[in-house]
Amino acid sequence: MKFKSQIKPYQAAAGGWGALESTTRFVFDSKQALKNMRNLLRMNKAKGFDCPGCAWGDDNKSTFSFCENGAKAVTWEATRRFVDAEFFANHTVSALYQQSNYFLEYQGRLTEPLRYNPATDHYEPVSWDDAFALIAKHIHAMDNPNQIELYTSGRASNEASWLYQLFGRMFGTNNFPDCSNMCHEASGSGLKRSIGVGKGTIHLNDFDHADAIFVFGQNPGTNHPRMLHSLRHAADRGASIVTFNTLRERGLERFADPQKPLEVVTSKAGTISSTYYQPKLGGDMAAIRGMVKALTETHRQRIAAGEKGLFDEAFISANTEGVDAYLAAVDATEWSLIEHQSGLSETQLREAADIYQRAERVICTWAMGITQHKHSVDSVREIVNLQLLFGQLGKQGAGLCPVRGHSNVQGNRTMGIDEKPAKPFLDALGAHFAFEPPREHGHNTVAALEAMLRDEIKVLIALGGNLAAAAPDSPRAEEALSRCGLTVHISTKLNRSHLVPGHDGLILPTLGRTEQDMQASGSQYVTVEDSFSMVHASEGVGKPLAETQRSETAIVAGIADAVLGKVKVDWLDLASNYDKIRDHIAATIPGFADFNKKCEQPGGFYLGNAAAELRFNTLHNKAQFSDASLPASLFPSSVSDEAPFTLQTLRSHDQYNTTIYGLDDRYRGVYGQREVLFINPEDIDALGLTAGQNVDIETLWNDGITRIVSGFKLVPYNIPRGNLAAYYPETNPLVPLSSFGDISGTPTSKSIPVKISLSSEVVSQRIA
Ligand SMILES: Nc1nc2c(c(=O)[nH]1)N[C@H]1C(S)=C(S)[C@@H](COP(=O)(O)OP(=O)(O)OC[C@H]3O[C@@H](n4cnc5c(=O)[nH]c(N)nc54)[C@H](O)[C@@H]3O)O[C@H]1N2
Ligand SMILES: Nc1nc2c(c(=O)[nH]1)N[C@H]1C(S)=C(S)[C@@H](COP(=O)(O)OP(=O)(O)OC[C@H]3O[C@@H](n4cnc5c(=O)[nH]c(N)nc54)[C@H](O)[C@@H]3O)O[C@H]1N2
Ligand SMILES: [Mo]
Repeated sequence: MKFKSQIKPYQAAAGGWGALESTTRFVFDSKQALKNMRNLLRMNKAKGFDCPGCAWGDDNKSTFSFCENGAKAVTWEATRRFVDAEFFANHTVSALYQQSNYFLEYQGRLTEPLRYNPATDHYEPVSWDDAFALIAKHIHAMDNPNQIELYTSGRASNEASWLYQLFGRMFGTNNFPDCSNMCHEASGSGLKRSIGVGKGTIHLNDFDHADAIFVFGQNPGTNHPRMLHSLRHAADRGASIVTFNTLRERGLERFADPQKPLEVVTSKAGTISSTYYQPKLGGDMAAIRGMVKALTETHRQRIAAGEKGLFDEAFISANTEGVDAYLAAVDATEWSLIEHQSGLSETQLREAADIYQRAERVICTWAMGITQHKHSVDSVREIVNLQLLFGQLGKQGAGLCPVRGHSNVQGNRTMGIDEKPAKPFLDALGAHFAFEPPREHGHNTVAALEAMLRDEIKVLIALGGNLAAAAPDSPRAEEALSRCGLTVHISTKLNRSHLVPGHDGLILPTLGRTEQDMQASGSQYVTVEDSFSMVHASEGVGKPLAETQRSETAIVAGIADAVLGKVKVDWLDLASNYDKIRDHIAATIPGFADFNKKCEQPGGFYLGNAAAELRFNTLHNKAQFSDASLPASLFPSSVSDEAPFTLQTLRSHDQYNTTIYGLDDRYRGVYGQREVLFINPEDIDALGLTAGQNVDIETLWNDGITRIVSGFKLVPYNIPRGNLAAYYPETNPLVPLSSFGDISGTPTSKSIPVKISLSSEVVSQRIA
């Protein structure tokens, strides 16, 4: 495949003709055009399937209820291209390993179970029964249940993930590393500590009532395009949209609604952000601290003048604890440190504070720009501190909104995919099935990889995802997988992780969410939970490509049956009718009573959120202010403090995590290439380099390992000096496995200490 590469700044609004054109091109390029269109039109409706694109909620207002990137996700899954035994007979695993991630997935859907043959270096067909028997053989040979890792990626349905965790716990382990460990873990940990529940507190329609929306570290134009509708409607009503983003992101500047053709034709794009701040990487906690410092000053001045203070004193005293310690920490933080760490001036932060305090109802949203740093839990808690001071919880149009990534990642956690399960959950599970679940905490993703590198892990099962490519420190992540006794990947498409098998290796081909799922009792639906705690049914409509593909739920049941038999649970019977699984979920997870019945509600049902009702499942049942100081350093290694640059790794417009749909990043003006490095033009000059030159990027870390990627083209960009940005997963070799967030354990993918130098050789551009 040939791609023309160029850099050409994008001038139009996000979401306009560009979006529609690109969507239709994607849809009509495919041989399945009609089927795809039908699929798209059913997406996110009462009947039909949930969009596998992202975890944003459905407003049920639009006729065209999909976005460009949702269309790509569906089309990518619905392809009629496939890889079969012949393909694998023609390609060794070593040869496939040399191919790009784009090439691997582009080959199409996996259709039959495959087993790696180390003697020939080929994957070869294996029957489902033999595959399950092989898994059981490896598992039965283990010395203890913690020699298995059960990884989950956030597309897995509630039914499949609940069954999966039951299997793991009955077997005796809490080793449930998941994609969330690399994603919103800090949001869950921070929110749980502050307000007692690790989820967002708002409903989608709160966006219709907010006076101000603060968007931290998030690129919705690409990653949550339907969020732009909510922001745009709010902006049109006159609400302030205040963005904190290190980069100028087009989707946060202007948005033309593709569902309003006139707007698109006349280019009457709406402004999204009324104010746009560009903090330095990792500088948001300092920025918020600065806002609170300014607000505290005004609050005290007003009180001294005998007026009503700014803060919501009634809310604070009724619902919270720790405000004095927090304000003391604020007093102790100097403006000089705040300005230095945030990269924003006192004047800018006073202005942001002023917008905040003038709004009656405020929503704060955030994503990876907040959660993938060393001090992410403290940053999340600083957002909560600000909201608590003003009583922005428990009322319409206000609250906290971590915008989740994968379409069912929040549901996976609700179902118990958690290496640190709560006691009441384990108690309920144990009582319902009359067994003693393991109580010891299991491994998160980083701990799982470390255990594999120490040869402690015999079996890895991955329910979706692409662990080897999504994880930090690629060479070590790949080695970790290859050291396992057996790797089992339950996947829709070929990916990097399949090419680093353990001593034994299986690929199990699964149905996607868009496809019909037929079991003994008939066609099945599954359920998912969005970022707003709405649970709803999702029923595939497409005809599966091959009879040899199985649903995730059926595969998990097959593994559990082979390993544990029917002693306590008849796994295969549960998988024959998912209603039976939902009855067990209803009996073991709060909020799911009458689950099967509730699934009939169009639009789904709300799980509830205690904190949103001002009930706090925390110490003394009060929301807790956090009084953390600003971090002394953004890096856990002193070597790194000398680094001239901090690099963030992010997503282009044409990718879904490690799935690369195409090589363009339209809104950032990048076409036909992915190995680019966004950099401030003044930094290019200061280095004596010129735009377009190729550089090497090297991590500065303390373990003696050289981490370097080569041949990245310098692209001048509106980004603070000293900060850089490049795409994930190409830059994952630069993220040290030992660099992760405090408490969260999340790899610090948004603050990598690096230096850059001119590439010594002309490196051929490898496509992602
Ligand atoms: N099309 C598409 N949709 C997706 C995904 C996808 O890959 N493709 N991935 C899904 C998943 S799993 C997730 S988690 C989400 C990810 O959604 P996002 O969090 O939007 O993803 P990123 O591309 O990592 O973008 C991070 C954004 O934060 C900014 N940023 C980075 N560091 C900082 C910082 O320190 N401070 C501030 N203020 N800003 C910062 C970056 O400039 C960038 O705009 O999207 C989900 N939806
Ligand atoms: N450097 C850096 N690293 C990061 C990030 C970053 O910003 N920077 N982001 C992190 C984040 S937020 C996340 S969530 C992780 C993502 O980590 P993962 O969730 O592990 O990765 P994905 O790329 O989403 O997984 C793609 C694969 O999932 C399989 N798949 C797709 N659909 C289905 C399905 O319906 N069922 C099953 N069983 N399999 C399916 C396909 O085989 C596909 O190849 O990456 C993390 N890694
Ligand atoms: Mo994510």
